[in-house]
Amino acid sequence: MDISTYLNTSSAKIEKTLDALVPVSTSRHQKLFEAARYSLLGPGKRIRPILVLAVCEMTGGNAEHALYPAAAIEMIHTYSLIHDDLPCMDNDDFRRGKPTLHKAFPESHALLAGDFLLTHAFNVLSKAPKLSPELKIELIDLLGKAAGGDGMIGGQLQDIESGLHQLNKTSLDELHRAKTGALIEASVHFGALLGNASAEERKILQQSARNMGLAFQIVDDVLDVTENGKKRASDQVNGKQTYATLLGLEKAKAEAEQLHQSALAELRKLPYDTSLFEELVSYIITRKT
Ligand code: GRG
Repeated sequence: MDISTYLNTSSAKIEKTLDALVPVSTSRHQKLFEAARYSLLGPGKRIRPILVLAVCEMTGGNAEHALYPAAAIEMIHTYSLIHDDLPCMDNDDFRRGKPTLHKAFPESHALLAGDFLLTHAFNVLSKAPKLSPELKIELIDLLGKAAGGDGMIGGQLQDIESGLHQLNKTSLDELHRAKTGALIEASVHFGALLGNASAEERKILQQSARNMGLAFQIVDDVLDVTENGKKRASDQVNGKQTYATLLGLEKAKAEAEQLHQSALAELRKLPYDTSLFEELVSYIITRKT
């Protein structure tokens, strides 16, 4: 299967699962569900849940059993975008090609829709079909850590505070390994656990994901300057350091490419065909949006 067919079929399965897990019709609180669906089912790239499915399959697991865990990760990611866009954070107007949730719905609904998706993600993990209770607890623990105070939320706070002082490269890496990298690493880790990968394979995949996560953020910073028409002008208003401002565009691109190659080199240590997954990693890092 070529990579674009793989991306399309995986996205379709994930979106079907998300649609079923956040239904409108059965809820008493229709407005809340509508708000959550507005963001969750918007045109995201589904990078994190696709990573879950791809690693699960590559390591010998059944991707159908990975759909709930993949959906849970996308819910956490979507909640983080909703909250990140709020007036008290980045105060952004557009997301996933349409007005941000707090522009389309009352701000209170946007805040609560984010809270709902965050909470619901753990509920979804707890009821994932076909997984043992032990595995579910491991996934819940892993996602709680990745999205929590020492992961994404901690990274977000560091990012907000970074507007107050200049960061060096080491501190910027640390911030983004938490804010953006932790959820990408968790996605790969999820896939490896669902595929029952060995400890040695998990170590290799984790190292690859670590490089991928940072490369993803550097590319995001570069794209904000080169492709997105400075859509995140809020970063400049807030005086936030980005890889583009710290390193300059060319050095930032070179750094992302170096991390990209390191991520691929790690994968080639695995004892099976990693070519489709390598293409997925390259798509994630060399994307244009
Ligand atoms: C508010 C708790 C809280 C956390 C926010 C990850 C994050 C922390 C905020 C998102 C802000 C941002 C744009 C970070 C840069 C990297 C990133 C996560 C980009 C968006 O991810 P994509 O490109 O988006 O995968 P889609 O829409 O395709 O899913």
